[in-house]
Amino acid sequence: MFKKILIANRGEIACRIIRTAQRMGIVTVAVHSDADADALHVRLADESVRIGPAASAESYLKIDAIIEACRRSGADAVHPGYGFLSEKAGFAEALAAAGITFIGPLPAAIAAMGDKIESKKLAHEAGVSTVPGHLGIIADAEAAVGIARDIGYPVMIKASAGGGGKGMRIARDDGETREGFRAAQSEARSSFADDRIFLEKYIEEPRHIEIQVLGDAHGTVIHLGERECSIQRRHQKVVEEAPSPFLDAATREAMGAQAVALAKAVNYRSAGTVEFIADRNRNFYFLEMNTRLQVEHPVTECVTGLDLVELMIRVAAGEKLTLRQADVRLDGWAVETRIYAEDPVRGFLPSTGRLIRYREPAGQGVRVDSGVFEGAEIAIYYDPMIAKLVTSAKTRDAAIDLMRTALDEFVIRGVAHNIPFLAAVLATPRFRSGALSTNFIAEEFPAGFTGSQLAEDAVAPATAVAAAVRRILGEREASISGQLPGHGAVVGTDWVVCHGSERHAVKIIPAGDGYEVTLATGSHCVTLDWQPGDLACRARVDGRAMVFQIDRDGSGFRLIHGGVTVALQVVPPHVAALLDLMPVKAPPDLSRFLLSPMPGLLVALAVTEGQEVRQGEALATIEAMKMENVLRAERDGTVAAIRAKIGDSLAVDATILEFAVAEPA
Ligand code: MV4
Repeated sequence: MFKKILIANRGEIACRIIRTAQRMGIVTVAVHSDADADALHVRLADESVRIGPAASAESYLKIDAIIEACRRSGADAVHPGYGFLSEKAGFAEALAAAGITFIGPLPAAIAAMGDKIESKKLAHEAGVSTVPGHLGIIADAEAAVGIARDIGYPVMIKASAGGGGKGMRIARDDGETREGFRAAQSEARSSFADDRIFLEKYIEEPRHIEIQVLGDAHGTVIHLGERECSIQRRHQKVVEEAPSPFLDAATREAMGAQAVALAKAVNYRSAGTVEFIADRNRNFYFLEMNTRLQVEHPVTECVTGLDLVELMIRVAAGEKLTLRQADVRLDGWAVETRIYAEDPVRGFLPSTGRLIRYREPAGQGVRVDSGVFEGAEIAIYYDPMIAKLVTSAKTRDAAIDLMRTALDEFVIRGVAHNIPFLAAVLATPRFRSGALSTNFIAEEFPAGFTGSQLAEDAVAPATAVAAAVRRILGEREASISGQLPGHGAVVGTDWVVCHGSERHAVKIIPAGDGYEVTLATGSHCVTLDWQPGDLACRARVDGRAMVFQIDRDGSGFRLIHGGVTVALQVVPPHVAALLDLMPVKAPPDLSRFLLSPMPGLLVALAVTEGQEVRQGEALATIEAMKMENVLRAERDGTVAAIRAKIGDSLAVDATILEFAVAEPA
């Protein structure tokens, strides 16, 4: 077994690998960029080595720097995690040349699966079901039209070197084929310096189902069942689960057998994933093989009880797999959500900043894989994923319920995050029913995500809990002031819950170990596990367990439940009467300014002073978290002044430009 493993990665996956290696008694070495000097993976590892500046291209992607770090630390093996160098055959080769073990497949297997045309040919030869299509080189757009007609519309045009949806087009007629071929080819040429294009039948409303495989260096390959990852947004997975609610035992077995056949055909020795798409009729087709540990591997670990990182390390060290296919049992259900630092109501723009509050949920069936801690900084340099939240239970319904509660408990302040969106996805009847497809998000949120309302059956509980919280605060204040002479300890029973201009009269009286709360719509029995200062409140309302986050906000509260934030004030009736007399302050009009929606670098300005712009026209480009974000005009107008210059490092809400005041018509 290895004595020392270097983890050529950062964030949650580096932490997750370090924990398993340490449990196995292996010394761990973290590598880090300047931006990560104080990161969690560096704190967890036994040793750490600086490998370069913040930019990935100068640190986590630098093969030489990582090999040098192995030399300096004396590591005998490297785990690459996912992303970065994990699927670069050249990295595996360079390590081998330096006498260091790559904890992953052989370079030839990585290379064979890195090319879509080659991997599809290999899969076909191995007896794997592939999408009907054409794998020859297509000379030009006219040749593409001929091939598309042979296949039958609709077709999909794909770049052999493609990935993440780049160089991919759907065509439903000859015109779209001509146009799509040219677009895909030029995109492939500029993105991958490889313009080989192939065509296949377009599978409508597909589901993304992938098989986890595991091979050793002695010719054994097994599979660990499937994961379904159909809930994606622009090729970014959002929710994954195992098993798939779509597969029956026969389809699972057929898919598993084909995945194993493909892995055997490339002499696969590590953990890997064979991706398929499935159509409505459970026909399934090979898409690609990922020759790395995947982000969503924990759902497989939860239903199999296995540690995939441990197995990867053991097979890389030459151990034989003792686990046989018949030993692999799938037990229960696991769901994973990816918590990203991005603002779902601002078009999922990445958000950066300090995690001023960060508390992970915990408990039976709840697993959190993260690489951050309270006080940590979410920087612009890397992927904006904060954590993976995984829940598992006996049934799919129970795992979903546990996920919704865990999301309610997850406290993140200081950066925008997608928990409101995740909660909304999990709350849809369609997700619950399991009728998934890769179009799920586009179909369920056709206007993007605009935020949610508190569920109808949570309105009365939220009101009752707010009243009970106010009552507890009142009791606390009364017990303090009661110790001063002349201050009696009196807490009222009548309150008004103010929500915007709504007023809800509430009567609250202690009853048993909680309160009886009477609203206009009925009485509720409320018990709380909450004290002043707690961020989350576990409540029982008429016997129903519910979690609310509670932020004090001046004299009021913000209650968070189901991904929805509700601002409330709970005041005595005479104060409510006074509130009604106060003029409402109008918020300042910021619509005349283009503000930076996130901290980032201003890399382009598409307009000049005095220019007239139309709604939707590009104004400026901000680079943050490796992504370029184009800011567009929300309506027609004239640029009056430009307040920033290219190269400026902008804070959130920094003014980029100012529009002229519209002249009265
Ligand atoms: C497809 C397809 C439908 N038909 N191929 C997307 C990423 C790339 N790996 C392959 N992809 C697709 N290929 C045919 N013939 C639909 C997709 C697809 C998709 C696949 C898996 C997960 C999410 C997806 C989202 C959009 C499209």
